[in-house]
Amino acid sequence: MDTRELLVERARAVLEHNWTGSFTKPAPSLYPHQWNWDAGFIAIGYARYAPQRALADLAHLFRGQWAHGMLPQIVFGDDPEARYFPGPDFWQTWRSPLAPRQPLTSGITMPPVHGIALWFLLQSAPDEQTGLEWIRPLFDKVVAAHRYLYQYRDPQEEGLVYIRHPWESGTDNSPVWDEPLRRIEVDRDRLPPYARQDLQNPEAARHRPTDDDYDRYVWLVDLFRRHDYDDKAIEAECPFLVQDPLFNAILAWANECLVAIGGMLGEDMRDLLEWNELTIFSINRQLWDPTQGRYAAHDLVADRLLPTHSSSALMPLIAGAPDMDQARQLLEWLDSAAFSGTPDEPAWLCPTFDMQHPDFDPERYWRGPVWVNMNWLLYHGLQRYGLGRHARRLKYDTIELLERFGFCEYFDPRKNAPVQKGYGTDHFSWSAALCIDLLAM
Ligand code: 9WN
Repeated sequence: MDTRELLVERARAVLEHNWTGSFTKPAPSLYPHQWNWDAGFIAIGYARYAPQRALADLAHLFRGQWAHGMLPQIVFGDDPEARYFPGPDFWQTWRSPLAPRQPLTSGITMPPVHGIALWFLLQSAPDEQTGLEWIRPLFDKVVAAHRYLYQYRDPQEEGLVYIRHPWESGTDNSPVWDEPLRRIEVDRDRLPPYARQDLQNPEAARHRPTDDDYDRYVWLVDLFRRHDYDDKAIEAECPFLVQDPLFNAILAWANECLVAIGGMLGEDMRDLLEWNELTIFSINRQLWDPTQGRYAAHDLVADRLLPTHSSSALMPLIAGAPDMDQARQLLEWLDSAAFSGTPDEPAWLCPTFDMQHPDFDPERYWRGPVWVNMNWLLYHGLQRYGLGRHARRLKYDTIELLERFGFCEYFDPRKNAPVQKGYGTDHFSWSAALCIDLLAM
């Protein structure tokens, strides 16, 4: 068996270990329930060798879908030993008539990668007919999740969806969120009491968000539950409403995948086509920062572009949003010291945050480290623009990181870091799943 085959074997073993019998956990103990975008990335890995497992996993996730279409960030399993904060008792989603009674879920959503996952499942089928049969039961549910986003998260009807919590971005602790989060003044005496469960590992305090960040995360959840998860009431009061280029680019790519699938299924795709046209238009009109030559997040509360940019600012490439000139500017930024390092400070592609920025932190999650899902997305964005050389470098850096350091959650982007290793949890499912997919390409 050669080293690549061995890596695939090890990756499959990670997924097997994290499979509970009804869903795949993102990691054995840090994340003991089912997560929304994780399930999409995991399905893309399973599609390569166990499509029925992918379908079962996604079916479990969609059992948590709310009546108005929202696909929750977490679908809780029923293992009494599973320790995670915030759990169902903290979310109290039973306050909303729209939330399922079983399984219990959190009360926010995440980037809608599932249309993309359906597309990859279809591609992996032995023939189109079989593939369409596999994904047909999920198709309407994924469309309903997009409909929710356009109906409830796009107040200006401009095709751009907002997030109302950093956990909805998936890139939770990104420095981009610092500015809108500062708007929240936490009065500790009025904050519901809580105990973090994510600091068990001795290094976690250095790698995970700070307690101040958690106070703000909890403050937002408290606001949502006080409003019984009513979207409009929350929107009227929430100090954190942000249109993220990553979330909207994923939405657009997923729209495109759904339109293609819907065409094969003979479905009427006019709504999705219209939404998507508007989304692509607005990504360029609203989220392009011409002074910087890249995309930015738009703060809906302050009505301005946020001044800090993460690698999410490159992601509209996955949706084909930038024109050739915009794509050239994004590529220049990717090639610069911000992401590609310097001869003295070489970098693994792709840091999640600008290495030259004072807020860059090579060890703290989403403030600099390399994440496999972001590399996988960017790989596809670069391929879409015919940037094969860059895409290949991204792919080989990802594989080398996984070979050297294992299926960690995230990796130090500095090639000459004093201690070379991965961070966060190990046995991380999407690192394994997307490795399987990258090696199969
Ligand atoms: C909160 C599960 C999730 C990922 C997120 C990642 C991390 C959770 C946490 O783990 O977030 O959702 O507790 O930190 O940031 O992207 O989906 O893997």
